[in-house]
Formats: sequence, C-alpha cells, structure tokens
Amino acid sequence: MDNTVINRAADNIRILSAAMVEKAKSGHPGGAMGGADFINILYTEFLNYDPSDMAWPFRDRFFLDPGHMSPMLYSQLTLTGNFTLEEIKNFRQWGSPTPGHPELEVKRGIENTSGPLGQGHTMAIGAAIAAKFLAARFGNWIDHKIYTYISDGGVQEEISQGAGRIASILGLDNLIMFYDSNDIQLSTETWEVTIEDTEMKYKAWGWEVMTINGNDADAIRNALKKANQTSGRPTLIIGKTIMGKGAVDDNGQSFERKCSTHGMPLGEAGASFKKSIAHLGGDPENPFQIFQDVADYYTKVREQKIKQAAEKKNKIVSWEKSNPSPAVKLKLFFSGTAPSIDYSKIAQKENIATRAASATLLSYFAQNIDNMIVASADLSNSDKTDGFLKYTKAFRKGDFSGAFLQAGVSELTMAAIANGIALHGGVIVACGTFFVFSDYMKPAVRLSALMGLPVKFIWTHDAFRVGEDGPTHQPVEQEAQIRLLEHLKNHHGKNSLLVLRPADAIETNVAWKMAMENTETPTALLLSRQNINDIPVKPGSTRFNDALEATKGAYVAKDSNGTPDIILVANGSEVATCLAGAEKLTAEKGLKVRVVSAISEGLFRNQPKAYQKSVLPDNIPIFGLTAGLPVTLQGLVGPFGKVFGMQSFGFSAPYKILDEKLGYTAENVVKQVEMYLAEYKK
Ligand SMILES: Cc1ncc(C[n+]2csc(CCOP(=O)(O)OP(=O)(O)O)c2C)c(N)n1
Repeated sequence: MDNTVINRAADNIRILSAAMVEKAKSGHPGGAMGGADFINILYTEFLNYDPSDMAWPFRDRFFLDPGHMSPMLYSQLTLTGNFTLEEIKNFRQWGSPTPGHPELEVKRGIENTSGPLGQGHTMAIGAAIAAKFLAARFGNWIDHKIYTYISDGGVQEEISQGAGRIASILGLDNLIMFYDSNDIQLSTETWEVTIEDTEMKYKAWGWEVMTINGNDADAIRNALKKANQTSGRPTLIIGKTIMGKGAVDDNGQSFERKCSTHGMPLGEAGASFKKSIAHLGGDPENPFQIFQDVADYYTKVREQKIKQAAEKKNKIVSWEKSNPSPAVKLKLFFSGTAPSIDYSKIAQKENIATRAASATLLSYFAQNIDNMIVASADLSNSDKTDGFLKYTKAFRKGDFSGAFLQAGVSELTMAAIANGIALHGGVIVACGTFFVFSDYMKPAVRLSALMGLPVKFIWTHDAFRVGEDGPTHQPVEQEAQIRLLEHLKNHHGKNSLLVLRPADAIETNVAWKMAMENTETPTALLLSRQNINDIPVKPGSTRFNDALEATKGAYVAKDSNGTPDIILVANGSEVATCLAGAEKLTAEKGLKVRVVSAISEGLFRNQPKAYQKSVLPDNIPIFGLTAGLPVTLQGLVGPFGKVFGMQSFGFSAPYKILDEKLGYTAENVVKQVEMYLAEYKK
C-alpha cells in the first residue's frame, strides 16, 4: 500500500503537536511526535465513529492513558474536524477546549479525562466490560471496539497489574491496547528503572501480544488487523516508537530519543523548533497548517466514516424495528435516567446495620434494574454487595449474562473500571469495599468527581467499630478526607462528590434513592458494620417520610419541646448514640435537646439559609459527635460549637468495648455536653 499521504498526515500531527507546545511554552511534544503514526492509522483505517456525531453510543472508543500526550489527540481530532486550528493554537490557555491534559468531552471525541498515568487504560477496560454486558443483553451487533493507548508510565503504574489481570480473565477481545514503547520517560530512560519483559508479562496474564515498529504504517496496520481478528483475549500491540520523531538540532542533526523532549518545548529542550518543522515538511513560519494533500485525504476519510456509521445506524434502525421493546429499553439506558423505584416500599428489618440495609436495596436492584453492574474487591460478603450477587452471577470469560464483577483485591483498579463503565454509558455502576481502603481508591474517585460520573462507591465498616481487626482496618480520618470533595465544585458548579452516611436502615433507603437519582456526580455511601437502633418515627409519620428529609443534607431527627437548650448533631451510627444521650440529658438534667441527623454537610450547605438556620440556629449551642476526626463536623457546629471525635487511630478490641473506652456512649454524651455547656456559658 502506498503510505505517502498517511506518513504526511503523521508528520502533520507531529508538526501541530510540536507547534502547540512551542506556542504555549509548556507541554509534552516528544511522546506525541512518536505516537502520531499509530493514532493516525487508527482514526483513518480502523476506528469506527461518526465524525459528525462523536457521541453516537455505538462508536468505537479511544481512551488515552498518558494525558500529557494530549497534543497528539488534539492534533488528530483537528484532522477529523472536531477541533479547529485556532483552538489548538490556544493549547493550555484559559477557557480553551484544549487544556493541558484532556478533559472529558465526548462530543469532540475526548472519551476520558487523563493525566494520572495508568487510569486511562483501566477506564478502557471498564468500557469494554460495559460493551460486553450490553451485547449479552441486546445482541452481538453491539460489537464496537475499545482502543486504548498506554505509555511506559502507565505500564509502570501499579494499577496496570489489576487492569491486565482483569482484562484477560474476562477475555475482553473487544479491547485493543497500543503500548507506545519509546524507552524514554520523564527523568530517565526506561532501562534505568525496569528490566521487566513487558511482552512476557502480558503474555503470562493471557493477552495476545505483538511487538512491532510503532512508526511503520504497514506494521501498525497489520497489527491492528490481527488484533481485530483475535477472539477470547485482549490484545497488546507493543509499538517500538521514537521519542521526538523528526526533531533535529540547529545543525540539522537528529534530536530524537531524548528525555528532554518529553516535557518541554523542542526549542527549550535543545532541538531547533524551526528546523524540526522544516524537516517534517512544514512551514517554520506558519506551522499551524494542515497540508493540502492531508486535508484532502481526511475529507475522504471523514466522508467514508460518516457513510460507514450511517450504514451501521441503518442496521440498528432495522434491529429497533424488529425489536421495539428492547430498543426502547436500550435508549432509556443510554439516556442515563435513574430507574423509577418506590424506595418507601423496600422493607427493612428493625435495628440492623446500614450495610445490611444496603444489601436489601442491592437485592432489590438486582431483581428490578436490568442495567446495573456491581463490583467488589474481594469483600462481597462483608461489604454486602453479595445482596446483589445473590440474584445474579459474576462475569466470566464468554459469559456476560451476569451483572457482578469480582474485581479481586484491587481497589484502585476496580474504581477506575467503574469510571470506565460509567463513561461507556448505558449502565449504572456501583463498587464496594471497606471504607478504610477508600485510601487505595482516591485517585480514581477524584477523577470520577472531576468528570462528573454517576458511580456509586459503597464503603462499609465505616468506623472504629470494625473492632477486633484493629487500627489498620478502622477508618478515622477517611470521612474528613472524602468529604473534602463535597466542598470542591466540579466544572459544572456541583459539589464534586455526594457523601452520604445514613443513620439507620430506612435512612439507607433514602441514601440509595439519593445515590441512584444523582446522575451528575459520583456518590459515596458510608455504611456501618454493626447494628444500629432505628431512629424513632415522629408522631403521625412514617420512618421513610421522616428520613426523606435527609435529601436536604441534614434534618431534625428528634426535636425538643420548645426552643432547645442544646442541639446534638451527628451522622451514621452516632445519631443513635446522640438520641440515647438526649434522653438522658432530658431525664437526668432537665435539658431540652434537639438531635440532628446530618447525612451530608455538602448537601446541607446547598439548602436555602432559612432552612439551614431552622435546623441549626446560630444562637443555640451545638454539640457534634463523630467517630471520625472532630473536623468532620466542625463546619456544622459553628465557631462556638464543640465536637467530640477521635483523637488517634483506633484499637483492636470488640466494638462495644471500644465504644466504652473511646467514649461513644450515652453517658459520655451527657458528660461532654455538660462540660461544653459550662464552657459555653462563661
Ligand atoms: C500517576 C502519575 N504520576 C506521575 C505523573 C507525571 N508524569 C507525567 S509523564 C511521566 C513520565 C511518563 O513517561 P512515558 O509514559 O514513557 O511518556 P513519554 O515519555 O513517552 O511521553 C510522568 C512521571 C503522572 N502524570 N501521573
């Protein structure tokens, strides 16, 4: 095949990428210049998409892992007509659609936010799982491919271990990964930090692996053809590429394979920008151009892609006509609408742990929601995601009729996969583990929050009451940490994460309702290991109706007769402790006590001030009780309030002993409140 124009197009991508970085005076040109040949062939000859309708649900997807190689993606998407030259000239500038690292924008062909190495390709695995899940339900015409692009950094990140393992155990033959193996990274050459045989590693996991010259059009084409024919396993194409391909210095000598071109403009790195552009066939005075022959070629590619997509769309329309009710269902799934469920009808046993209440809901979901995937990192029987599993089965290679992902012990991988499932669309996703291990998941939770993905994170064993397992398993500072994301807005002005720690079983119904109906950001559910006494029903109400008030973030769970002398505020199981303390304060000390259940401070802060003041007036002393750090409730008690919380890591002992020793009893509430009131009145 004549590769003249293809190679010119790759050089054009190299020129645009180098020019973007040079103009911005910041960015990463070298990797982008090396990867240009692959992405160019992928987008012209293999990727099935509609350039005029990039969000078409049945497109192939391309997930970039090394976000620092954004110039390569933006340049590619400029050739396909999704970005303008003007926009890429504004690379990394305020308000431009070409930020330093790509930020999710499906309509323009950006399938995922990337930057933290390793997560991008793991999200691709999530998308591949979602595609298999939908194909198992609606037919093998859902056969789109998920392509992903990884670099040395992504391969070295620990998350790639979980991703590599899961992709192969599930036989994800709809996943094709290109490894841009250029032997260069940021500070060093790759040989200085690893001697691993990456080909053997992926083969050992069960991948199909090919090693090719990643700058050779024919080799790339052949590898992609072979990958597309591979069945039963994912494919890794190791492309040996040249960092900074085409870069030359002032003397016209090669300036390729240099660490310095990884992360700075060519000129700054020691190459000659102008000579490099000329060497690649561009105009050094005006590098932001698309060559005429390349533009003509891409016009044809564009027409052909639109035509091919139209053919597939027509086939889908015929499928829809012969399968009207699945077609309606599938549309509904892709609309992302929350399922309509009457949460008041989901009965709970009395005085149970909130993780057990969550299991009841998950069992209901498994039987009533057809597009939900739940995952657990080898704790399904403890985090009670087994409530879901009981009514379905785990995914197996070749069988995606189930809806449960046994992720193995890999919390970060699981969270990034959940993000990828959500990114694919058409599927609701939840994943569970112990709250203390949210530490392992945080980088993916952060990206989920940044992208506004409706992933549900189920975190059980929410406090020191894990008990005998001791401090390694007892979250203390985790709630304060994770609630910081409630204070942080996403780019659409929403709290970037909704964090819910329900106080009893029925509040857990409401929490799950809030989680399912929150289709715009991720939600975290913090659930207790131990049983909790239910909050008493208010006269003439139902517990569900009372608990519905949790949708405002905080509500009065039990009020005093007349203006309270003291307000106790808590969330989770400490609400029950506060209620017990309140009874004693009234019976023994004659105090009028209000108890507030604050499931989410972030949500409460979004309510009108009048509501906030009606729950927590600013002229009444407020006492907070938390099994987390005192700072968890500091914002709710205000400057003159007091919070009793943990001062240290937990301890290994039965949880009731811990409650006694650490002061989480009605008696200690009385004592602490008395001390606080004495201080307050001074
Ligand atoms: C989790 C994470 N750690 C560190 C970085 C900073 N970083 C960006 S690129 C890079 C080196 C990666 O080298 P490679 O993946 O080989 O890319 P190339 O040099 O080929 O462009 C590092 C350490 C990051 N983006 N993400």
